[in-house]
Amino acid sequence: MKSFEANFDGLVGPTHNYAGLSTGNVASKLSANDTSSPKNAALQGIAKMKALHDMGMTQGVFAPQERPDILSLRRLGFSGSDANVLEQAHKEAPNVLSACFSASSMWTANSSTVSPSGDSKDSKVHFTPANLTNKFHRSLEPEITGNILKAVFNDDNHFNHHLHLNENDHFGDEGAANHTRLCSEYGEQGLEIFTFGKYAFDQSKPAPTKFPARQTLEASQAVARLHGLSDENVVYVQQNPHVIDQGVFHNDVISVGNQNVLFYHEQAFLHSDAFLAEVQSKFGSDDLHFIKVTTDEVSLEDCVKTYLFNTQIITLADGTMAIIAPMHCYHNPKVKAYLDKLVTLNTPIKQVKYFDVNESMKNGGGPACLRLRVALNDTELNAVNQHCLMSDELFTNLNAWVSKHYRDELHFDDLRDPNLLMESRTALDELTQMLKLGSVYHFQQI
Ligand code: SUG
Repeated sequence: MKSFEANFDGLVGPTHNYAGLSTGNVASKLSANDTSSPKNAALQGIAKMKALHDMGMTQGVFAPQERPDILSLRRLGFSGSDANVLEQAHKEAPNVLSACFSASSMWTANSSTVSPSGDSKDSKVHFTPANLTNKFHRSLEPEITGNILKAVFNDDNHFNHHLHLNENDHFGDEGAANHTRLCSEYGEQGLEIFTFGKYAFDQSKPAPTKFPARQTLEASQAVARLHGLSDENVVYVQQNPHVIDQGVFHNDVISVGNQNVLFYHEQAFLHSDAFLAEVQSKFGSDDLHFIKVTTDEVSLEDCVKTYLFNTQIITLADGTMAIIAPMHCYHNPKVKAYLDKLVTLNTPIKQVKYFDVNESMKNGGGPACLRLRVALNDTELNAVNQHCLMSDELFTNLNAWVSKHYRDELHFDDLRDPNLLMESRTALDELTQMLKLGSVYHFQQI
């Protein structure tokens, strides 16, 4: 049976803004309080999705969260009419208000961890929404993420949905941003690599000291258990704490894999040699490419600035691979020179395509953050909600929908405007009809 990788990109929501919410994420802090453009952000994302669709990839669309999260604001004690809730929070707790407006669900690499049917004991595709406990604004996502996943992968015969892990730092889980899978064919048994930032229960182990480690080993182990993965096909590796302290807040900022390629920076992992040896032995075939980038070739600082590793490596119909990179890589001479050289080496990667996803990059989200990878076979793809798959028609409709509902600019003071709440709800309601998701949002359920 044919199998392939589908990418589900997060559609940027109508309240996209720069609130400086993510300590440890350099770009988010640098962009704090800048004026955002929700319209440009959404259009940039849709353009990337369409480009991948046109390259022959299976491309999905993942709906945004309901923002502002009025329910959370009420849970935190703001009351009265919705307009009153916004006004009161704006005055008394501006940081809480912007957190409840964050469009951070665009980074679907953090939405969940997915294990394909080739890896799981019950031969189903498994999904666990990430609890994202480390950041308040992101911890608001898992429930609705679960609703949307169930509406997109809506067939119990093929898809197995789990509840997100317990919401506590011990089980901090950031989803597929710390997970990559190597395989020969997408539909066959693969090797799942879980990268974690710290041990939750053993304080004597190495851990970052400046910035938080968002993912624990214990969370990764729980996901592997839930997904019915076998020990022979799983590798756990600790991220180098030193790089977390320099702004590498997720492993997908410093390494990425696809099929038989692992592309990584030499400083990415703690005990790198032992890790690579385990990967080599468990992968079980010599046809495996470890592409190591040294600090001399590209410094850690340039990795964080350009998101060289937050690129997507995709397999094209002719079997060669392409890298989907942000324009930041194109504009950095060292990184551009590295990528120009990479496509001439003896690896499957033969081309690089550059995309403008600047609105997302300013908050620390590159091309790979914007997508959730779901390896599927033909039968499973047929069971996916087809209205969520990119097509010429959906592309036209999404562009028209964004133009109709999204603001050109957004600034912190706009968040108190009750019209923004109404615009956002109207837009999301229309979107759920377009994507045939049903009532996935709270405001649709009351
Ligand atoms: O969780 N930024 C996101 C970026 C996530 C990137 N994802 C991956 N690497 N897979 C985060 O730090 C910033 C929001 C703000 O500051 O307004 C933010 O949430």
